[in-house]
Amino acid sequence: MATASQRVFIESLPDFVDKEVALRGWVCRMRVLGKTTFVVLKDCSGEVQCVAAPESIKEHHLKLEDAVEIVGRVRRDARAKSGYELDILEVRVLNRSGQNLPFNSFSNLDSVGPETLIEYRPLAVRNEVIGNVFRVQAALLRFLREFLTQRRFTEIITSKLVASGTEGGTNLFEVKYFDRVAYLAQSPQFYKEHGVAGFERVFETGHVYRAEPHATSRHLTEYYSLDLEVGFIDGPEDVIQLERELLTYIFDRVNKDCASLLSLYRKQPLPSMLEVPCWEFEKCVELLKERFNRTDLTYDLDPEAERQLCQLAEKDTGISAVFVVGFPLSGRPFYTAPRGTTGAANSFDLLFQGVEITTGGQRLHRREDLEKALRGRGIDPTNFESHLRMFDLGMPPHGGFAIGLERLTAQILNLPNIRQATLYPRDRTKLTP
Ligand code: AMO
Repeated sequence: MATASQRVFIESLPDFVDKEVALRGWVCRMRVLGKTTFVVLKDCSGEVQCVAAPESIKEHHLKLEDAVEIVGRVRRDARAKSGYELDILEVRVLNRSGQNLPFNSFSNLDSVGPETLIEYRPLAVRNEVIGNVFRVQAALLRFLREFLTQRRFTEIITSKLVASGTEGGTNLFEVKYFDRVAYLAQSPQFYKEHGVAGFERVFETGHVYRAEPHATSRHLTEYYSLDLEVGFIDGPEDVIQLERELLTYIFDRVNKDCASLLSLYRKQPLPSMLEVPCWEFEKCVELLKERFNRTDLTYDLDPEAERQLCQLAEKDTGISAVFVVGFPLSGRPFYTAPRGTTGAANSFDLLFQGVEITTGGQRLHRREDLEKALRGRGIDPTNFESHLRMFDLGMPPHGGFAIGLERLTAQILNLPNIRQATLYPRDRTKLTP
């Protein structure tokens, strides 16, 4: 009978050679070969093979995905992948897995349908390949925070229950809020602009909500928005340069820290974004006409045009990415600053590997300009008084952008559908799990 041993992580077994330890984890593979049973155990730090005589553990009826504690003695073994094995002294089943699971998390899941992988999310992410999507996603978030904190940005947390939309359009979710109607925030746009008046540089990461009626491979009704806003800028080019530097930092850190996770999904490391070009919208429309015979685009780009522009940029620079600046002002939200007097907006999109991952730009920072823009859209500015008031507080010229985290993750890992980069995707039909 083993003495009560302290639980250690599998990764630290080299420190316990010839000692008795307790491991906790899931049974991920099992083989019974004549006189020996092999049980491969996995915890959050790694995997190790544990061995026992079949009779000594038969009574436990171990099976794949069971959560167990195994007490045993650590042995160096040159034949083992990790260099170590555990001789089993005692097994304790912490919880048995179900009898009819639709897949085994330690097998190749290529043939398991995407819906099943979502219905059984924890089992799917126990799989190394699928789990890595969300490990990379967490790393993106970590490195974003790291960079922005170094650049004097203050992280803010703002309300997702709001009285009005910020982005225009009709895709607002209504919430019954006692005796009136509230909405779920489409973006922290107003609050991050207020943040500039208080802190000069702010960022926020959090869920935002869009009542997108169409199921597409790039739209969710709830997505995680990486927002920032910066004061005292000269124009959108300052913000574009900031995004080049931010993404280059994040990609470089991911290349270094997550090299093995990344290699399962892409052949090349993530590129430096410092040389990503910035093209005027007008020029893009001409290029698309000239090179792809696209005569149907005037006010905006469509997904096909985004792919085509990335192709052209890749030919020029070797990187499948391009900033497009100067979209028609009429198609952009009321807070957008104009680009000169030609009807263009000082706002931009970043297209990355064929998909828009960012929108940003310079904002109007004077109350009278905002009021004029609202009136121009047939909106009474008094409806926005609680927002407009902040522009009387010495609001500096400012701008910012928002990156959709799931889209960024999907593009980095070459995933064809945004749902594969979302733990619990929400769309028109999906509210569980
Ligand atoms: P926009 O509405 O373009 O801009 O959104 C910014 C980025 O968010 C992501 N995104 C989405 N991701 C998943 N599902 C959706 N339904 C969805 N909609 C948008 C995209 C997009 O590029 N306030 C501005 C940002 C700013 O100007 O700072 C805004 O929200 O990656």
